[in-house]
Amino acid sequence: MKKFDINEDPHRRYNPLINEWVLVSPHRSKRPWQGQNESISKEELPAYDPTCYLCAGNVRANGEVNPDYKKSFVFENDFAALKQEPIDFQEDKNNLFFKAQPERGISKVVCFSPEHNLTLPEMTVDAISDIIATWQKEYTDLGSIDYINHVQIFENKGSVMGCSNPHPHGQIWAQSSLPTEVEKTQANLQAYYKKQGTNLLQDYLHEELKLKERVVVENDHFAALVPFWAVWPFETMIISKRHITKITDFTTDEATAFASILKQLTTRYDNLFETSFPYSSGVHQAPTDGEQHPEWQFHMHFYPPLLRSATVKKFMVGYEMMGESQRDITAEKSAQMLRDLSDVHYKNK
Ligand code: H2U
Repeated sequence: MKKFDINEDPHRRYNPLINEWVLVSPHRSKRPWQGQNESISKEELPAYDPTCYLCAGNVRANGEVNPDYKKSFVFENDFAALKQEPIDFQEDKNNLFFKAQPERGISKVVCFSPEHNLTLPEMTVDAISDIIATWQKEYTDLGSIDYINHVQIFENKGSVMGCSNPHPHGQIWAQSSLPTEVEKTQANLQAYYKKQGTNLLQDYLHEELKLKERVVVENDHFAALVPFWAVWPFETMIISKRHITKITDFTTDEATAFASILKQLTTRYDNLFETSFPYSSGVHQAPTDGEQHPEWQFHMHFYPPLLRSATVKKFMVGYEMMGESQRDITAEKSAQMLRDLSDVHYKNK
């Protein structure tokens, strides 16, 4: 019988963070593509767009005027997904099929820079550090509101990801419940902590740093890697080396190192297909429920949809919807491709 070769044979990999499997089909990565191609805009954006609702000094959809901001700028989303007002509600515990519960929260938009055409990889480490300081402040301020138990910091980049505006920005949704992905992750982190007495992501990172085959880039305080169980072709995670449960635990050096690795990783992403690389990214960290959370380890996920060029996107359809996630190119191959790229942005070469 043929001996299992992880680089050639179809196999499943386990994701201990969410207790799910992904089907990997390495032999399939050379299949021809005759499907949809995304249109990539080659249009050079201006540094200021008078029609952009996020540019400094411009009027937003609700009539408010943005200040003449110079670094990052935060405002409450004018079309917020969550509302702050408390709602009177009695749960009907006997209702098996029509469960619903009110959800309170606050949604904010974080403009990363007043410059309309500047994305993370093209910003200075100083400018990215300012965004990190903003995330820290929001995590503290929102997290200290008594009914807010979770603060989700995220970025949706590129029209392929449904982002409505190229102006560099992210969002923060803070709410009373743990959202599903976080709840699943927390349950698995807690179970591991209880069983092993150690932190799952610290132990995992320790092993990855010994092997190095999935590490894309690292510095003294963080490593960016393609997780063994990655689903998206060029999915990565940035994990803190020290046991840090939340963004406000960073030392000054760690904050700078995080800004630096964000720049290095996103630069490699842009260099991969010489395009402004689309992705959804988000920080996963301890909830703000007032409890100690030693099971958490600060990390950031990047889920980019592009597969083999600037225009070919991976679709999560068919088997993925009905069965489980599937990928062709292995995590090791993706990591090697990203690792072999330059830290210098292609536009500056
Ligand atoms: P996305 O393109 O990633 O969806 O982010 C834009 C957000 O900005 C979106 O959530 C908000 C939208 O509700 N927005 C405002 O709050 N005010 C505006 O004037 C336009 C857009």
